[in-house]
Amino acid sequence: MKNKMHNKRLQKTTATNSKCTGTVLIVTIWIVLILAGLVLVLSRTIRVDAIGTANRVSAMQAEAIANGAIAYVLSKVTDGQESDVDYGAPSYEEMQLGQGYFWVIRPNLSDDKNHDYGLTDEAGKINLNSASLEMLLKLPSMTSELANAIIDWRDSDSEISPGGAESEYYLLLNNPYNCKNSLLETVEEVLLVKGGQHDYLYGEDLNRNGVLEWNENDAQQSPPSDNSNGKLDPGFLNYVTVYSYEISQGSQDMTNVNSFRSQGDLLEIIREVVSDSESFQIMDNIRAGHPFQNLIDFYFKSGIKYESVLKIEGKLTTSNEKKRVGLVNINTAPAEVLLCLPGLEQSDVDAIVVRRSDSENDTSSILWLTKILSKEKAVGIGSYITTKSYQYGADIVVVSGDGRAFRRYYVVIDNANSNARVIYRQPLTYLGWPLDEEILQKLRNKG
Ligand SMILES: [Ca+2]
Ligand SMILES: [Ca+2]
Ligand SMILES: [Ca+2]
Ligand SMILES: [Ca+2]
Repeated sequence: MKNKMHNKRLQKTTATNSKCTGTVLIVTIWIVLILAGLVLVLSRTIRVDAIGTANRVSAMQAEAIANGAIAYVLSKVTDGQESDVDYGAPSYEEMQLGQGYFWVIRPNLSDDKNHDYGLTDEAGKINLNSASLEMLLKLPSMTSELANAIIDWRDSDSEISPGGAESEYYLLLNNPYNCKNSLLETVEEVLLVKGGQHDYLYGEDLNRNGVLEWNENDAQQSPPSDNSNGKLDPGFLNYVTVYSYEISQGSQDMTNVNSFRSQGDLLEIIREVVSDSESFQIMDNIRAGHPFQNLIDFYFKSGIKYESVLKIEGKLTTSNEKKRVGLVNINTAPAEVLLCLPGLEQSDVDAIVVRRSDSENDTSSILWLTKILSKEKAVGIGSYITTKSYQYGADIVVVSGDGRAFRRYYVVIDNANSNARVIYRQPLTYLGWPLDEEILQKLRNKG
């Protein structure tokens, strides 16, 4: 009986003991689990920190390369190498800088599968600050409402154009502001103007690389809303600027053919290229034809021969304006921009595009247009055009050597005065990587 009781107690003790052991085991497992968890968290934190640091280094590297790339482009423009041979590749394609690379990209307006490399001529665009209503209306994706509202936005008065808007309209918006009544400082300012929509400005090209991406061709499934027709329908972004201007070169040395005070100077210049006897007839023509709208008008009315007038036209002007805003460079402007010039039809634009690429054709003066356009048309656009460019845009894409960080900036360089300088720098990194994804992958795999 005693033994039985002892046995029972023993059994109970054993049971209690094994219960104890079980508890200890469970607690131990928990501790191990918690410890392991802590180690995991800790090592993850360290890893995240390490990745974070590496990413920060890559980001700093990318930023430094971007600054270097801007300096590179600036030097190209300063040296006058922005055009001709250096206008496109290879000077702007996958350029190595330090451990990373940079590209200067620009859309190829007639190819939505590939983009080009190189600078963009701001004088090859319509200047929103100087274009007439008629010129604005001819831009692709432009509406009558927006064109009129741009005129009201930049003019100093408060008279509302048809469909346009002045402060009365803007002050009633949910986030009210005044009509600017002054010139635009960036192209994207049109988004503040009545009727200024993303769609009109950027079209379907959400990441602004001139290439059709899947999300730009899937209708409403992902932004932007596009018509999924397999083609990149662009906005007017690539056809407009607010930066183009030129300083009338050495305007003091130029003779204004519209000023009667300079008749003596004019006669002297004309006698450099025509005989004395001819010069009297030409001066008579000038007196009868005056005032001249522009140099093309002067050429036709003065009766000076083409080859002769070319030699002296650099010394002549029709206005005393020193700064001329928004003249369109007929040698670089895309067809869509040329089509905005008053009176030009598609056939005229086609003729200009063909003729200007003919290397036999001297395109240094605007007078070359008189060979292919009617007198009326050439004179009609003579006041809006130039053959010179001083402002260039550069869409710069850079990547760090390990492919972890990239940057994108659109910069505008002004070379109208003696020192080329950056007058605008817009961060575009937020639009995402605009080139082939493979470039990033390859760099990442390497590192
Ligand atoms: Ca106004
Ligand atoms: Ca695109
Ligand atoms: Ca879409
Ligand atoms: Ca489309």
